Amino acid sequence: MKQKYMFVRVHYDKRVASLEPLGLEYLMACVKAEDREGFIYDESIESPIGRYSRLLKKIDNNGVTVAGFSVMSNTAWYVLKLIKFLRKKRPDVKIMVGGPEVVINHEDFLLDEVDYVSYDNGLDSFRLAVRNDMEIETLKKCSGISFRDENGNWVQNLKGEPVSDYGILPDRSHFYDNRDKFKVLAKGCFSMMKTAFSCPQNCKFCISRQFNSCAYRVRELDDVINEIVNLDNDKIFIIDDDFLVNKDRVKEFCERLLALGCHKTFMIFSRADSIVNCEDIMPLIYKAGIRDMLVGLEAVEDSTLEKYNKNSSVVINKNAVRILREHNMLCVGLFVINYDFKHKDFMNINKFIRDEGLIWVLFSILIPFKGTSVYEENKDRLYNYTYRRTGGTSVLMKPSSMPMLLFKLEFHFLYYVNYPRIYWAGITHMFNRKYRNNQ
Ligand code: B12
Ligand code: SF4
Repeated sequence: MKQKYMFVRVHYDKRVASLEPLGLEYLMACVKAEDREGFIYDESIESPIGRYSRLLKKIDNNGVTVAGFSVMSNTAWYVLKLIKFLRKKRPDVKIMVGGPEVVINHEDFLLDEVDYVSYDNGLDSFRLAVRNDMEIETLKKCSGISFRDENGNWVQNLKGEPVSDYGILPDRSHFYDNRDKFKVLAKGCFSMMKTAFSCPQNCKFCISRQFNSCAYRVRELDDVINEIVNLDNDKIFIIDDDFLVNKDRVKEFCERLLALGCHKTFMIFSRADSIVNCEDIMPLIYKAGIRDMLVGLEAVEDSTLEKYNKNSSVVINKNAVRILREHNMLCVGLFVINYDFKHKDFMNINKFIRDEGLIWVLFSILIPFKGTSVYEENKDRLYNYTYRRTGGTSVLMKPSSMPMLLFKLEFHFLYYVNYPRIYWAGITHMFNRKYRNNQ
């Protein structure tokens, strides 16, 4: 029987950014390429009222036979609730889970109400499974998938080799149909793109680097440039963990875009040391439209950066911020609040932001994600660790140097002090005025 697919992205906190579900758009591209039917149900852009009944309606109205859920650590609690409900109400619908949390900890999802668990590198085995409508004989040959055999016992297939491309482009019709619903705070509507997998660094708290079996791989520039040129949006968020890793690749990327007369605006993630390493090509980077960099500054003291194995320093961070300022590029500073912070550490972050003139900033209380060495090292210190509390705003270990309440207040204080500036930047359209590539 030809299966009909529904891929679900559950609701999340969209105050900072509402972005297209790129992972699910890749899955949809596979489904269409295999001549099967499916659609994305993006709860995040629907009304919060009647979520459970809407899910059932979508399934019934579209004859869905396989419902696939994308799971992040902080949304897993809700996805698990939703699939329990679905299993009870529609026992015949097969349930599949995938996404970042599943890729890292797939064993946690071998549950009664789940039929398929997907955690492979790349999409080849997913495509094979779709092509053969999830038949057990095919699933036995699919890497990175767990499923139940004829006797109902879980079979866990190993992940396949790391990949350097998905071999298919995302199907962006969901984005194009709903583009007015996707926006980044004070910046506008961005499309997302992936040009690389994993990260060559080894920060202790990081999940992203563990994707693709920790193997850093890049896509061919020809494919990347083609995707950019054909993308119907002039603002693009390249979600690679550090787009500036390889200076020669960045140079070629910029030169080729310029040669094609492509004038889009790019937001990227970059490490501070990569920015410093690329200082001499910053004018080229600017010209090509990369105007906005999210930089994991993390801390304002070397001792904390060392603890994270960040392989960087405060001097490098300051240099990176200066370089971006001197080249009229936006630096979004990402900071991590550590559990050994004292009052002065919170104040030092504020001082750093003021001294460096940063407008856009993001703060996250350190999340000891299951699957990282920070989690392993602090297992006995964890405090009320549940999926729901892994969104970056909850205290997950007892602060060692100040009372919990004060610690939380200091964290919220950072937002109260710094966010009015960002909202003001939005009201005055600062991003488009100052950073958009208008060439
Ligand atoms: C874009 C993004 C966001 C966006 C959109 C989030 C959203 N809910 O959609 C914004 C900016 C809003 C955001 C916010 C946050 N994010 Co975020 N985000 C990312 C980022 C940079 C890219 C994700 C992406 O699109 N990847 C590309 C696509 C192609 O990959 P993918 O989505 O993983 O999908 C692939 C597979 O997983 C699989 N797949 C996915 N879903 C499904 C479903 C099925 C059925 C199947 C079969 C397969 C499958 O197929 C795809 C192709 O292989 C990642 C980092 C990264 N390197 O991935 C972090 C990341 C996903 N975010 C993360 C976190 C923690 C957060 C925050 C809590 C912030 C924080 N403090 O770090 C918030 C929470 C938001 C929320 N409540 O959901 C973590 C998740 C860790 C985890 N264990 O789950 C990541 C990995 C970054 C990190 N900190 O390490 N994020
Ligand atoms: S540089 Fe960023 S993506 Fe790479 S390992 Fe460190 S935190 Fe993770």
